[in-house]
Amino acid sequence: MSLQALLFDVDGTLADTERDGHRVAFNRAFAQAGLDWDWSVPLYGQLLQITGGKERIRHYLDCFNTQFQRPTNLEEFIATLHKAKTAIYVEMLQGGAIPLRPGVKRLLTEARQAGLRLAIATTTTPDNVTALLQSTLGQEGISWFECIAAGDVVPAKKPAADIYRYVLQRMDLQPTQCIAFEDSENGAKSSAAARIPTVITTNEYTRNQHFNGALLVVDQLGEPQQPFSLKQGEASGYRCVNLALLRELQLRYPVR
Ligand code: XBP
Ligand code: MG
Repeated sequence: MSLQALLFDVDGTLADTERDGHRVAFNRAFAQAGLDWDWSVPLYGQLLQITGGKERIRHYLDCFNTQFQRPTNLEEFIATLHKAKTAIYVEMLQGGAIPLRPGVKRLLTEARQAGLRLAIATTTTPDNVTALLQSTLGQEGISWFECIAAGDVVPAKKPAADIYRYVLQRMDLQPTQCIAFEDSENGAKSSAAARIPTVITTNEYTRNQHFNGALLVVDQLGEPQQPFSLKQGEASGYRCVNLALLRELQLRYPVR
């Protein structure tokens, strides 16, 4: 089956948003709400096991801050806190706080020129995706993506397959017509559960995670002058992830 579409995760894949973006926005929202919670860089690494900001706050209270006097309506409390965090995060992105990772714009541009279809499959809030795409690709960046599947649009977030299945259904695609791009174990589990061949670009938080079954694991998509370093798989001598390499990888992928 020929390659028709590239499906991208956002956080950690399109951009390194977690440590200096989401984490900082969570902490600012906590301070604004008069809470003394502080999510340090290592603690946030542990909290990343749980995808979704609202789910992450609840997990923090369940496992790391059990002393906290919970309000009667915890769900509403978390939702309000999370809304404030989203506003802060969006403002950070609009100020240009986070660039795209190396090779992302190059690959998106090459895919568009070749007529491939593009989509987003992420657990983050839709407003965050819009802000990132506009601040990095310009006003028309959103229109590059035929489908932007984000946040609570599906009942179960990654590692569940729901968000990828949603994209496949909306775009009327078979899993083997696509390649997904992920950075984390949770993301890779999600795309694998939807049977989509996946390329992994690791980052500081995910470089020691396990990616059995991935097409390729590299530290970044890379640029001609800034090649990736290969961590798992066979890159046939390519030094950055481009369509020629992706087509080769796809041919090697065993149909399951
Ligand atoms: C991303 C996430 C998100 C962000 C926060 O995971 O887990 O929760 O950290 O976003 P993935 P929200 O890259 O696997 O999609 O606060 O908007 O939920
Ligand atoms: Mg991710």
